[in-house]
Amino acid sequence: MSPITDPECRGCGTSLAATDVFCDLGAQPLANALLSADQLNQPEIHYPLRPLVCRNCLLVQLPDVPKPEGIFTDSYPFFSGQSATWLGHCKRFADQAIKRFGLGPTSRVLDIGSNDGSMLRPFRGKGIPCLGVEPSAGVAQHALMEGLPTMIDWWGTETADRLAHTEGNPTGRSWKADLVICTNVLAHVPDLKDFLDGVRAILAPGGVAMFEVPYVGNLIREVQFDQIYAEHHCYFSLKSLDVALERSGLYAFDVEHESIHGGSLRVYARDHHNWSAGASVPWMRELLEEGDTRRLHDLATYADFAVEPPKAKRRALNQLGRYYSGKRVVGYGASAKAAVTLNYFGLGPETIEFVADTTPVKWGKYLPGSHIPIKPPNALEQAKPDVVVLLAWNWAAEAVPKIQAACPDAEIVVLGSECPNLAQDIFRSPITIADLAASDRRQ
Ligand code: JHZ
Repeated sequence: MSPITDPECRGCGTSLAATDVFCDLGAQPLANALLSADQLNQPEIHYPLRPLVCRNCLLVQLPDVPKPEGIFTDSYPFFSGQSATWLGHCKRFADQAIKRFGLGPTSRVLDIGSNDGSMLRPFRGKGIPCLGVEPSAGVAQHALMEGLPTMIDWWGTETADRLAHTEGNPTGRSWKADLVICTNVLAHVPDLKDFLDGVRAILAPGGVAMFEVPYVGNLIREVQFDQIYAEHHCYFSLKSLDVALERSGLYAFDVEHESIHGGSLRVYARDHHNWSAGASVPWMRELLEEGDTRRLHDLATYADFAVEPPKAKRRALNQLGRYYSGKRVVGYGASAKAAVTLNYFGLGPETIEFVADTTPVKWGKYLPGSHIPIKPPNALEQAKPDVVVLLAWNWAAEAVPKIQAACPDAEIVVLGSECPNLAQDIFRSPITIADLAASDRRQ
């Protein structure tokens, strides 16, 4: 797996300046490249986590990324359906989209990056024909086993073309979509232009595309440095996403802020040919100019971020040393974000004995770099830890009751991102977990 060097902005094509550094988390192995015991003594390829920001469209991005074939392998271990919060999010979106866009039994829904089929299920449940496209065969098999139609493939103009034409098309019919869904997929795409050109090409006349992306506004404000890993090539604002969409002839007509995954933007777009004059453009433009988004139009906002991850690291290590040394500490949630945090903080099994996780394929494996073992949740009951580090902080409302049930006497803390919506600074004093759960539930 050799890195591809792309000196041009993925969103607008402008040359990137090597000096426009967003932050530097050092070099880390792929966050989802979990290791088996016999791989622990083998070398791990490390990729620089040093995103740059484009001076033109302000898209934050990693310039050198591994080939996607090396990331989304057959054993890719992330199953989105592990979170009940996510499943609820998918159901709410499906109900809303069916109503808003008048979808019915003759409509077609395409979910790109469909993972284990969590987003397809609620559409199928309402009798709406749907299709997933997912390159990771292992997760896609779960959808297929449930009878959720899924193509194991990469998305781009070539796949769109195959789908739109009968030849070589697994459905055996020409296929165009009334709704294209792309949740948490754009960040993973090395060739954004080709991907978005493919989305535009597959839209039926009047069709709508929905893009949900982790929001760089939340990343900056809450120092969510753990969202940065080689799998995520881009970190979007509304402006940078809008520029990338326009470049492919897609026009955004609505935007919402969603609390999911630490804060996401949900943007709706149409092919420019189907643009009805006067729709929501002025409103979108206003939103692009106002409040929080205005800050994101200033290059200095991005340059200033670089000092924040080292501060978070100092606070977290101080917190571990002062409050928790000599205690039995374990982790919860062997997420990609967990891998980034543990590697950036330089923590291993000497500090965090193991990480408990609900995903069966992760059990018995080790986190990349830190080599901390991953165990099933019942390991918490057996270990009776003093402290549980909540690494899946984005699922606090759902995860905390499970941890409390397994080890009621343990203190639950967060070492990862800063969440200013909490009542107190979680890095300086032990977290009031009720606050975290409440803030998560409110969103
Ligand atoms: P979670 C993944 O990131 C990878 P990750 C990917 N790159 C991406 O973009 C985002 O998702 C969207 C477990 N868990 O969802 C399941 C529990 O153990 O934050 C997961 O292993 N108990 C595609 O990996 C992990 O925690 C629970 O109660 O950072 C959470 O990973 C719950 C709810 C989850 O995504």
